[in-house]
Amino acid sequence: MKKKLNIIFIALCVATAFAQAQTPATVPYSCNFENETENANWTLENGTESNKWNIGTATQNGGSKGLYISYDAKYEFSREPWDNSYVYAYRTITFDEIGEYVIDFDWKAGGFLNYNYARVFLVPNSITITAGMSKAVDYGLAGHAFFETPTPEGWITIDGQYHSQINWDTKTETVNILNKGNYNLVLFWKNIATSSYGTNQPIAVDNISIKKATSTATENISSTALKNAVAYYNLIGQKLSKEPTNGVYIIVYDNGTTEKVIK
Ligand SMILES: [Ca+2]
Repeated sequence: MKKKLNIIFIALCVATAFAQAQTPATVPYSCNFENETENANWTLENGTESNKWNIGTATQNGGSKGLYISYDAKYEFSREPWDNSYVYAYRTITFDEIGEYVIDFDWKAGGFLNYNYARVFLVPNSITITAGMSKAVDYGLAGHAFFETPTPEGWITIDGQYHSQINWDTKTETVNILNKGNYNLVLFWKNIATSSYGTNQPIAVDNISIKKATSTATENISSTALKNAVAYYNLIGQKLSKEPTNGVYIIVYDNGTTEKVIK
């Protein structure tokens, strides 16, 4: 019995070692993929999928390197459209205060609406992310049609689908962190084998930055917006049983976005 327990213990240690491979980054965070030490902290969860995340020199928006999808080990900025691929790249970030943060990054992508595209999330570090995992961010959730893109519980979505933007653009989004702790900034690429829709250009990302937002709040929130509210929180991240009658609080909407309001 003792031997068996030792084996289990060793297995747990190995699993833990892999899970803690990254050194969490702190905010403010910036990454232009030019620093090899920082690059090594990114997890490229490619599994055996053919279209893979890669940090390399095939494309970038400054310096010599960027983060992008490439087919197999060719390290070119292109994809194989006839393969299924559901792959993730992520970096663990420590958010040591609740509140609003501004995330921005440069991106360009081919692909096609609903078929071949990227999504971007902040995901609590406690959730395991595995290559090939698609249902949570793609289809298969009860009540959702094939092409809808529901956001799994606990995942914070950073806008919608990323595709059909051939030239470099900059995305800026504000997110509200309701529970402090470690989150993974997750980039997801989806490739469906049944469609060659869109160009063979996949997605590339460069110049990521995360910083604390200058605090802002909405006054006189509209009744239309409140119809889509699914939860309310106070400013220290505690869930409230109902909407407050006055004060400053945070609304969570059914599409996963949040808004701080003054009433
Ligand atoms: Ca770069």
